[in-house]
Amino acid sequence: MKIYSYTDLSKQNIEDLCLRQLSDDDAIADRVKNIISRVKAEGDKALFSYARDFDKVELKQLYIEKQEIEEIASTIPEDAKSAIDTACANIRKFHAAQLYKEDAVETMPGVSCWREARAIERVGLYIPGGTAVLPSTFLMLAIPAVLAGCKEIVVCSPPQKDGKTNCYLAYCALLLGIEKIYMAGGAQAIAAMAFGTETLPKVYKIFGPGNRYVTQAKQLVLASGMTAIDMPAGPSEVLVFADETANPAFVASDLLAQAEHGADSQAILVSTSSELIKETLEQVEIQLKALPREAIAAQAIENSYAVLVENTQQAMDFSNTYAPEHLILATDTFSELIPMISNAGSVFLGNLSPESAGDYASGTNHTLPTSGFAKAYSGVSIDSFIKKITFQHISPEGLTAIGPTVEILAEAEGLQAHKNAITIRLKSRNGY
Ligand code: HSO
Ligand code: ZN
Repeated sequence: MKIYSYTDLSKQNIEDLCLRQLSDDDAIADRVKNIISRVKAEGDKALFSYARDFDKVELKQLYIEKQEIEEIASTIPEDAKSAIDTACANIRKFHAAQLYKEDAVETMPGVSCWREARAIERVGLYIPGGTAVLPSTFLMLAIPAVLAGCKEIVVCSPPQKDGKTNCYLAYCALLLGIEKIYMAGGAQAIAAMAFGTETLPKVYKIFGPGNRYVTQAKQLVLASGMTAIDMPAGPSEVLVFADETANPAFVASDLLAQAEHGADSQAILVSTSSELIKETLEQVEIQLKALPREAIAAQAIENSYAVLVENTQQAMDFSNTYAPEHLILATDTFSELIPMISNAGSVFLGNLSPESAGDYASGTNHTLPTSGFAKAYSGVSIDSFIKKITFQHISPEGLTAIGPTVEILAEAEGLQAHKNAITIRLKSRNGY
């Protein structure tokens, strides 16, 4: 892990350090385009064939249903079951508070305007499978979808070797009232949700993380105008700001929790203390050796770096330029830093709030903007599953009040029919 000194860095150096390489591999794009066209043309047949080729499984049917979900779920270990129950309750509680009704606004006497939320009727959730089992992602996506009131929630996850899903995902489905899980993974699952097949319904918006194929497929179906997506996705990342009040072993554990996600993950350390940086990097080496995913984490650490800053202003300037998916403020004086944050996906305050808590169970969503998109995007929430429709009602009094304004503006724009739509009503009222 390289160490930079903030004061030695030019503006360009800082921008270069903050740049994340977005996957633009032409070979991947071509393969994904082929997969999408085949799913579009052949539907279910293509999904069976890709399950054979990529997942090495001969599927009898493309989904598992309630009874089977219940059977698989019943094999979950008791401690995992109650951990999922607790996480689910917290995530539900946090997201339920995001459901609210807006008041109507009387912009002029008799002119009343308001917004009402409506759920996106059909949504698709992609839950990665394979080596990494991600029941937490199932909870993070399905809980807000259910709370928002989405009528059709299509869940896709790659099949295991037995053509089924694991007990953790099955238990989440049971808990959330999801009665079907489609056994489709990768780009083919995204294509199926975007275009629909004989058995898998087409959806209006696709959510969920995935590998480079999944990410590429989401971008392509979005560009084709077929469906919306939650957000552009890149490798996961964390930026930890730590000062002398931080514990180097804690900080190292946070950097490694991020690093074990993937070789392309980034774990950035920013500190006002060179001693803290030194001790943290020593701790990273020690803790890394004990990790089952050491090889992956070691590569991610290799791609990461530390920045020594002179003060908290420099630290927060750097963090805002980087716009991290996760920002950990490992300091006792985090309160002073909160107003200085302008770009971050999710923030963890103090020395006892690790990212892992938010990844699994505290209640906040872990589907967050990566690759600097935190400058313009929010993480997944209830808002991601609803649209807001505006309404207005104009009374006779309101028409008199607003009419002349609209007539003059329509005239100025040379749009006579617009003006007439007001004039005709004003005249008819006068004629009563
Ligand atoms: N840190 C990941 C979420 C996750 N971590 C799932 C563990 N499981 C992206 O926010
Ligand atoms: Zn994580």
